This record gives sequence, C-alpha cells and structure tokens, in this order.
Amino acid sequence: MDINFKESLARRREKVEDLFEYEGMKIGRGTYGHVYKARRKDGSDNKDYALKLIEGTGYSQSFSLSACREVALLRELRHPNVIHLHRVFLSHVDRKVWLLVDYAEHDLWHIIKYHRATRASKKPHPTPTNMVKSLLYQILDGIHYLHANWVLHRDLKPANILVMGEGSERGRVKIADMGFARLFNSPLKPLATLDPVVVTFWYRAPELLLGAMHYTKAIDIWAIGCIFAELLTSEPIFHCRQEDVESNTPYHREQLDRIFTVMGFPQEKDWKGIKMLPEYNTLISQFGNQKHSYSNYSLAWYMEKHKVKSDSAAFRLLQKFLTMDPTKRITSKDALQDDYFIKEHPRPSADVFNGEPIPYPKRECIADEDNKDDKNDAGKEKNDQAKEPSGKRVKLSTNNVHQALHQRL
Ligand code: 0SO
Repeated sequence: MDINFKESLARRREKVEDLFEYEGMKIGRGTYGHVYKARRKDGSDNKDYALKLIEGTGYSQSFSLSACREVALLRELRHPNVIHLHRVFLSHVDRKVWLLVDYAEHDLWHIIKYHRATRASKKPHPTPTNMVKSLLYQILDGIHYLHANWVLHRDLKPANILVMGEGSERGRVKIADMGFARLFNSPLKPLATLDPVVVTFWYRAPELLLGAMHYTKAIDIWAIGCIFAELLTSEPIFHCRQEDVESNTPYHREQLDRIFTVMGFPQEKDWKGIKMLPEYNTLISQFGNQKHSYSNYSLAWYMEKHKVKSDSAAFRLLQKFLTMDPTKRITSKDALQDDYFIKEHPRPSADVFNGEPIPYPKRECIADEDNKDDKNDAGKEKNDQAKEPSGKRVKLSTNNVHQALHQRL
C-alpha cells in the first residue's frame, strides 16, 4: 500500500483512548482479554459502555483467531435481546482489537446468587415470579433470533445472560458470550490438554454427555431449561461436583448420574435415538444394572420438593425444555407461544424488574495490575462458575488479521 496513504489513514484513525474514558474501570478479566466500563469523553451521550480488549498475546506474530470470529459474528446481529456491537477499534501499533458493546450492570449469575443468599436470612425472597417469566421470555426471544439465523450459542449459562441496569433499556436481557466454549467448536474437542481447569457441565444436554458429534438448537434449549429451573428454585438443577477436566471424553458419569437423579433414567421407548450415541455402550455398562434405582425420580417430584407445583403452567413449560430426547424438545418459537406466556397472568414485561427498585449490587471494578500473566488468575475470578481454558492461539500474521478485519469494516 502507498506509504503516504497509509500514514494519512493512521492520522485520521480515531483512537479508543481519545474517545472513551475507561482508565481504572476494569470490570472483567479472563483468558479472552479484559473488559472495561467506559464513557464517551465528549459527553454526547451519558451511557455506559463495555470495552472488551482482545490482546494478541505477548508472543509477537501470534494472534487469536477468535477476535476475527467474534467481530464477524456480532456485526451481523441486531436484536434487542442480543448484545450489540457498537464499534470496533483497531490499534495497529500495539496490535490490539477493542470491541465497544452494551454495558449491562447485572447478570443472572449474580442475580441468582443474591436470591439464594437471602434464603439463609430471616426473610428469604426468591426471584419474583413475574421477573422469572419476563427473563425467560426475553432469553427465548433472543435465542429465537439467533436460531432463526442459524447461530447456535453453545454455552448458555447464567453468567452469559446479562441484564441492563438503570437507563433507557432498564431490565432488558442481553444474551452475550464471555467466550470460552466457543474456542472449542467441536463438542468432542477436549477441554483438557491445556491447564487443568475446572469446568461445569451443569447446563450440558444429556446427548452431549453421551458423545453427540454436533451442537444443535436443542442443546441450547436444554440449557435454557436448566436456567429456568434455577430461576424458579435458586438452585442449579443439575448441580454436580466440579471435575478437573483431564480426560478427553465428553462422557461424564457423575453429571449423568445427577441428571438421572432428577429426571429418572431415560427409557428407550421415550428416547429412541439414544442407542445411536457414541457413548451409549459406556452408559449401559456403567448404569445398566442400576437403572431401576432411579425409578422413583422425576422432574415433577424434584420441582415439588422445591415448591413448584407440577400442575402449574411454569412446570409444564419447564418439562418441554428438559426433555431427554432432543428431537422431542420444544423449539424457541413454540416456547414463545406457550400458555405460560400467552394465557397465564401476569404477562412478561419489557423491564424484567417491573419498575421496582433494583436490589442487586453494581459491578465492582477490579484491580488493573496491567500484568501480562492473567492466564493464572483466570480460574480464580468466580469460584462457583465454569472456568474454561484459554483460547487456542492460532499463529497468524497480525497484519493479516488487521487487514481481514479492515476489509469487512
Ligand atoms: O460485558 C462483558 O463482561 C462483563 C464482565 C462486564 C459482564 N463482556 C462483554 C462480552 C461481549 N462479547 C460477547 O458477548 N460476544 C459474543 C456474543 C455471542 C452471541 C452468541 C450471543 C451472539 N457470541 N460472542 C462471541 C463470539 C464471543 C467470543 C467469540 C470468540 C465469538
């Protein structure tokens, strides 16, 4: 490229640090990079934004291909319940990519944790029932949009469901992805081989645990069922001791045991395709002669224990999400039309907080040590939630990545 042209481009290029104030405002850190809370310096709006910094690692010429993927995906999507990418800043000199996205003050991981903590107190208050309904409706709306566009989420869990705080979008769900699982685009790709990391399989559909080769919409729907149950009870429905992942297998005996202890053991008449799954033989050899010990368990019994009536509209819909046979699971489209939303009052609201004061604490800033060795800290930020290993770094010329992004932007 003409050197003068290149220089004039560099001069005219807007810099993130000239337009946004974010110093000392780090709110998230992980293997993916860093997230800052940010404000426009010119005050042209008074909104908060999140700035996600994706760094090429210290190794020169090495760059994460995931940055490319994330930008390519997010710039195509626009829906009120999916995180919005406002802008991308490329900083050529230090080879950084900055994504300017919505700032959400809350997320379901913190919201559920808050309500769960109140149970130990004198006056427990579970998540309000109208809030549960509005949350579920907006999650389904966002997922229906993604699925209609053949985008599968693949890692739905409470930490990825953000909720907007005070402002013009108060109480609106934004589906996001902190972006760990996405780096493993095949469900069979081992989460191991990197550092021993703690991962949760609580939101994983049974067919994945039995070795299904592809992600499907039904896998996202199972996860939504798990989140719905957790909102209703403040308890992760398929809670399981967290394993250190060192095996290469998708099969996790303890997680399957937990699912059967809630749902009962799957009967072949209910799930015809189960025999075709790669780990079916493992399942039968390990559970075959004890499957009768699960015969007293059912979702209805589990939910009744947690004070959710099995003749309620909420329970009937939950059962349609948490159906073992993925081909029989409800779709997001049908779920949006369910009696729970259409017939039963109250109707879901645009502000999930329903105009009530928001009791949840705001996000706290974390120390910005500016260190290069965040990899070791990544596993410590949330001790009750999935930790997934660092991104697969792809050797690429940084210049090529910047060029690829420039062509599309
Ligand atoms: O706000 C954030 O963090 C705190 C801690 C403040 C909550 N982080 C903002 C993350 C923004 N990125 C994001 O949501 N990415 C993303 C969304 C999605 C869909 C599926 C919901 C559309 N995918 N991704 C995504 C894509 C993430 C990572 C990669 C590599 C690709």
